[in-house]
Amino acid sequence: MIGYAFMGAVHSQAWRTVGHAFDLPVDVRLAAIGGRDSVAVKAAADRHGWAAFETDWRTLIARDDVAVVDICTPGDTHASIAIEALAAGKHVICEKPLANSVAEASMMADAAASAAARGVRSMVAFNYRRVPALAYARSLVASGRLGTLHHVRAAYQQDWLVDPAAPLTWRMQKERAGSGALGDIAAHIVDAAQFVVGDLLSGVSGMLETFVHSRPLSGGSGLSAASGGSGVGDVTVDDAAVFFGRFAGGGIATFEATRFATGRKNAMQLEIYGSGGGIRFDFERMNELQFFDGSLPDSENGFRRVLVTEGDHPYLEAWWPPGHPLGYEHTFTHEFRDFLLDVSSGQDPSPSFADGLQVQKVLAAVSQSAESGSGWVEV
Ligand code: SOE
Repeated sequence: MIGYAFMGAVHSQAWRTVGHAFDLPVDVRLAAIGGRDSVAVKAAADRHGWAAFETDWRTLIARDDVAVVDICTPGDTHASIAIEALAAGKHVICEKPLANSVAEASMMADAAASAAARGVRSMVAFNYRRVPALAYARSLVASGRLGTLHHVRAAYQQDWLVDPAAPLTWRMQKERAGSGALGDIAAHIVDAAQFVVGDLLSGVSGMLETFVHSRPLSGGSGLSAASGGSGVGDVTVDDAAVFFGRFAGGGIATFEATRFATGRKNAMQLEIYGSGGGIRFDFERMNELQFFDGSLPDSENGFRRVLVTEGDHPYLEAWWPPGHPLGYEHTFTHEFRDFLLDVSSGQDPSPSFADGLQVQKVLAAVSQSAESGSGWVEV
C-alpha cells in the first residue's frame, strides 16, 4: 500500500480484516507500506500491521512479496504509480477519483486494458458501492421493482470547511487534488447513482463555487491537517459543486456536493423514483434503506424503513446476527473481498479503470459547463 493518512488507515484495517470475515481463495498478508517520510511511514507500518515499509514507491512495487498495489495517495500521483505497477505485473486498487484529469485517466484505462490481457487486474475504489443498503438498492432496481426510472436525486454533504479558519490541505490544491468537492465527493455520488441505476450519464450542466479563497497553511489534524508552511495559501479548487444531468436511458438527475453544509458530516444521499416505487438512502443512517413499493395497496402504503442487516442482504452473511449494524470501514472490507475474488477467478473487478475514466469524463463535463456559464455539455 502506498500512502498512510486517512485512506491508508482505513484500507489497512480492511486488508487486516477481509481474510477473517470472508472465505477467500488467497492468503492476505500486509507486506509493505510506502511513504516518503521514513519516521512517519515506519510508525504507520507499526500501527497498522504492515510487515515492512519503503520510502520509495518504485522499490515497493518491485518487491517480490508484493502482488497487489493499493494506491492511497493524492490524485496527482495515481497515474504514474498505477501505470508502473500494472507494467510490473501487480494487480492495482486505486483510490478515487481515478486521476486528476481525463488525459491521465485515459492513460490508466489503457494500461489497465493491456494489463488485463496479461491477467493483471485493476479496480478504482468507489467504496460506497459496497454499502449493503446501496448494493441491495441496486438489486431492487435491476430486478425491476422500481419500474421505469424517472428521477435521481444525489447529494454528498459535509461541513468540514465551513470554518474559514480551517487550514489549507492538499484537498484544496488543484495541482494535487485536481478539483475540490467535485472530484473528492461528487465523484462518489456519480459512481453510486450510475451503479444503482445501472445506466450512465449522457450529459450534464452545472456550477462550481469557492466560498473561501485563502486559508492558513498550518494547523489542523487528521482530514484537516494543513499541507504545511506559514501564513495563508490560495484555495484553487471548488468548495461546492451543483449539477444536473440526463441518463442515457432517459431518467433525469440532480447532484449536489459540498463541504459547506453546516451540520451534515458525511451525508452521502441517493434517492431514486420510478414508475413502480422509490428508494431513499442517507449514509448517516447507512444500515437503512427507505423503500416505497408501488405494488402494495395505496391504503397501506408509504416509505418503509428496511433495516439492511439481515443475513440475505448483500455482504451480511459474513458478519453479525440479524439486526447488528455495520460501519464505514466495512465498505472497504467488502471492496477488497470482491476484488480478491475477481482476481482469483481471473475476472475484471468492478468498478474498472474504464468506469473510473467515465466518471472522470462526467466531472470534466461539469467543470467545462461551470466555466462556460452552466451550458449543457455531453459526456
Ligand atoms: C473527504 O471529503 C472524504 O474523506 C473523502 O475523500 C472520502 O472519499 C469520503 O468517503 C469521505 O470524505
